[in-house]
Amino acid sequence: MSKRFQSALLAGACILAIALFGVWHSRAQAPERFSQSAGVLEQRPSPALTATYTPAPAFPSPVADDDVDADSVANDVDNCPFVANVAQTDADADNAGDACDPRVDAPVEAARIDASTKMVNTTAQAAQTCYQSGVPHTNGDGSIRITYGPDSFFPNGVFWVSDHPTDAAAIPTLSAAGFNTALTARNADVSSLLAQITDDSFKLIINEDLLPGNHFISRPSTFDETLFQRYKDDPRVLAWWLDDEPLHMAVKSLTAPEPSYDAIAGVYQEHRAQTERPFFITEASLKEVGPWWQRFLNLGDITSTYFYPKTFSWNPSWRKTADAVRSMVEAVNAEKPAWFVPQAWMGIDTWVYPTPPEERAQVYTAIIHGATGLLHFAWDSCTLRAWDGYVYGGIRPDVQTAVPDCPNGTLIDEEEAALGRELWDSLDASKDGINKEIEQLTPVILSPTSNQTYFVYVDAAAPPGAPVRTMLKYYNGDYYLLAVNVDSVAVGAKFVLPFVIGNAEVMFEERALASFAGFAITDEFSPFDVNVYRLTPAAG
Ligand SMILES: [Ca+2]
Ligand SMILES: [Ca+2]
Ligand SMILES: [Ca+2]
Repeated sequence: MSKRFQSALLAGACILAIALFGVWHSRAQAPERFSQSAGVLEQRPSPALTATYTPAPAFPSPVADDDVDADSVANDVDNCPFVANVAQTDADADNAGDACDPRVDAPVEAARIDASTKMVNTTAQAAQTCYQSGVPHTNGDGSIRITYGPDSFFPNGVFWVSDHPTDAAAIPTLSAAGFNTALTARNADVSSLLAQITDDSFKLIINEDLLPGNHFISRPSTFDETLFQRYKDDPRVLAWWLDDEPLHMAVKSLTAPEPSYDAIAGVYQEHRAQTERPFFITEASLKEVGPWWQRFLNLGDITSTYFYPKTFSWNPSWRKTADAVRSMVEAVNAEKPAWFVPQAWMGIDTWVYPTPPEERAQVYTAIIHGATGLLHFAWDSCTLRAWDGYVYGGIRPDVQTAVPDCPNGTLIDEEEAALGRELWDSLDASKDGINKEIEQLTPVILSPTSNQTYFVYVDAAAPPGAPVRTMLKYYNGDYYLLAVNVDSVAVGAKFVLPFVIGNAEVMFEERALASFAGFAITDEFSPFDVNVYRLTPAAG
């Protein structure tokens, strides 16, 4: 504990020493909370300021060589991609060349990989390599873990359960749907929410909302010391949430961010040694802001950020979501648990609910780029509906046009409410939703990323850059390739693995993967498609 505290202090001191302050302003009239989505923040450093955002070199760069073994046969059609074999002989015709085939059988009619179509190597951007030396996460008590173990915990929760009468069964409802975490609403009666927890696998994050009013930084800290002392060691409490977007709001108010930073840092340092539970804030995705953004993301034991793609910046693609998560993980050098806030709400104008496939893509995009926890925004409560006038509907199984007995709560129409219910159902583990997948994949996600080289190819006609993002994990004898199409355009992909594939299974789908042979699998990705492959190496 003290070591962690000292380390945090040291890191804070180092950052303080180098941090420089600029003046930022917004040039858009967009509602405050979401303005970063349109990239409207503009940095205006004075001439003396030279600090720019320079992400820590946390991740090894994936090899993007198109012919890694230099035998003049491109990786995607090489029957031994990692062994030079110009002749390409393959006695048993299983697409693993003789020079590297661990098992030479009688000639078989292997599923042939079509080598006639030239594909584009996108490995450099597509293969995510963070966490090769361990995945920072927590156990159920919030203590930091690097290595997956029986007590490892992947928080999959929602924002803002309250003590409003309509939330009287919120936690049993969430738990039955496969969620395991909830962040309390501002000023909610924590004791009544804790009383709803009957299963010790469900955890509460307590919202201290240090800078109230969302967010007037000139106000003094309102950290609830009584609340903290009462529950600081409660096993049902996972973490303490100190604030929402303190930097974002400081920037928007054209005020120096120091007061909010110092207020939060002061509370953190004062209480850090009193509990094993971690402290954290959620900050907007603002890497353009530079060093201050890095400082805020490093403020606490966990980092967390959000990015809402289906607001006015919807293009549509999940690439910005990928960038938001990756930038967060880089900002903390992949050394802290990194939680992401997926969009699960609708609001004004074009701010609409993600569709179920988009939601699944959003969740996997976040995980592939380094998220080690998910806090969906948000549970459909009176707190949400009466909050700010921009967010209208969240998720719950019974989203209604109006929350009963909710003064000033905004209304949605029945069609919109149905979309909220549909989105909930797509997450509901009891309906084979995304939460069930996350629960099953938790040991995989929290196991180290493979440090072996592999390649990601896409159709030459695919959108430029890397439309398919991947992460290769190794757990319990199998490899797991998580892959997501971050665009709204269908794309074919080929993955060249570092081993001869003995068996390939598409998880969570009722289909066999016919096209795998030798080192490669090919598959089609519909818009925002997610494919999770369990790959068993061929026995030697
Ligand atoms: Ca080659
Ligand atoms: Ca070769
Ligand atoms: Ca062979």
